[in-house]
Amino acid sequence: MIAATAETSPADSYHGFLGSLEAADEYAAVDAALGLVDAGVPAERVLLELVAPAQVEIGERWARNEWSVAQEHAATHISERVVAAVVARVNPRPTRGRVVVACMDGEWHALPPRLVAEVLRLRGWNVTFLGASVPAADLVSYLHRHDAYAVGLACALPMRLPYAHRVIEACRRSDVPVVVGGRGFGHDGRWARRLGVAWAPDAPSAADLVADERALRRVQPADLSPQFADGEYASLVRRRGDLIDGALADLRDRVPGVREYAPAQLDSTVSDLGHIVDFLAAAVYVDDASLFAEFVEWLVAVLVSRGVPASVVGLTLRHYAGELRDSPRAARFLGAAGAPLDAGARSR
Ligand code: B12
Repeated sequence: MIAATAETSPADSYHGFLGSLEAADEYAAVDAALGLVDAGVPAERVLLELVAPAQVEIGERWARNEWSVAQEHAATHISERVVAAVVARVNPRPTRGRVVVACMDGEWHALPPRLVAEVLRLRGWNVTFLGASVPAADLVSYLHRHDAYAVGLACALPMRLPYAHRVIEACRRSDVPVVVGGRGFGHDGRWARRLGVAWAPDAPSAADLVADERALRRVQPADLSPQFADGEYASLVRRRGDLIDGALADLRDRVPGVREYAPAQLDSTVSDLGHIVDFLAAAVYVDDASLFAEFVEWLVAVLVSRGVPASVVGLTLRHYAGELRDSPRAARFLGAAGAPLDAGARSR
């Protein structure tokens, strides 16, 4: 094997690779990645130092409204081709037990756990990758039928945490150790700790954890009881539809132009109003105001880059807070996340 040199590091190929994704040139992207593998760069590094950071950059460009959804989809498709080509070039054969890697129901970010799955494969595990949105019952019966040694569960969006918790518990009942990951658990894994489940920040740590059976099976108890006792989460879920309808009516009354929205604008407004309720419910579930505050900060940046003023988000947060006066935790989280927006509006 040829030793990798400074010129053949993923960092040097990164800008060219990103350019290939931008130009939707899948041949150039695959060639760049295979060139590194052929020059002796370990496949794992090509996946994690070339493909992964490019995907993060794609996300930033979409969030800043510089790239359309179509450009993101094209680039992600090419990244998937690159991952497949790199692993096929190395063609690892399993020498260790079976690890199943899956996205939970409603989770469509399959590429991040795919990277984890391929790193496990490169390290000798017999990996079955189930891909996006796997229903909990199907996942559990699959684990049973295929005698899984461990399961990796991915969650990219914090709003899916309550559901993640149910899936984690279902896997545990079948006595299969669970390791979770993805940005949905927080950059430091704090919401995985709340749910009492083993978490890995990245693919190499996930592989180390899976290889350490004692660490994998060590289960911390979940730290969730107070927020269940008051039923706030359940009440938010029950009222979701009415809350969204009320917030849309409020926007129609108070924001000029919303009545004239085209169907597509209305769809994305309803989807944003729903995300606000879902992130709020997840924050209540794990009892952490920062989950909701981080989401609101992100939502404001995304909307402002698309010409929607931050004050509109402020209006909706106040509307929800009024409707949720009887839910102290939710009202507190709404107030804390809305305060910087109100302060911003006052200073203008
Ligand atoms: C591609 C993409 C999509 C594609 C996914 C296609 C696919 N095949 O994966 C599609 C179009 C489906 C999509 C949809 C959406 N997306 Co999207 N998406 C992305 C994007 C650009 C890249 C994902 C990726 O490949 N990341 C690369 C890897 C390397 O990410 P990573 O998390 O760092 O992974 C490492 C670790 O987290 C860990 N890890 C990850 N998974 C796992 C699993 C296990 C078991 C373990 C142990 C470890 C582990 O190891 C990895 C490697 O070291 C991200 C941007 C981003 N920063 O990730 C947005 C992003 C995640 N999406 C976002 C959003 C908002 C959405 C939508 C809600 C958009 C919408 N309005 O519809 C929907 C939600 C869909 C759903 N319900 O799941 C936001 C989330 C923001 C937030 N506040 O939470 C992001 C961050 C974009 C942004 N910058 O704003 N998306």
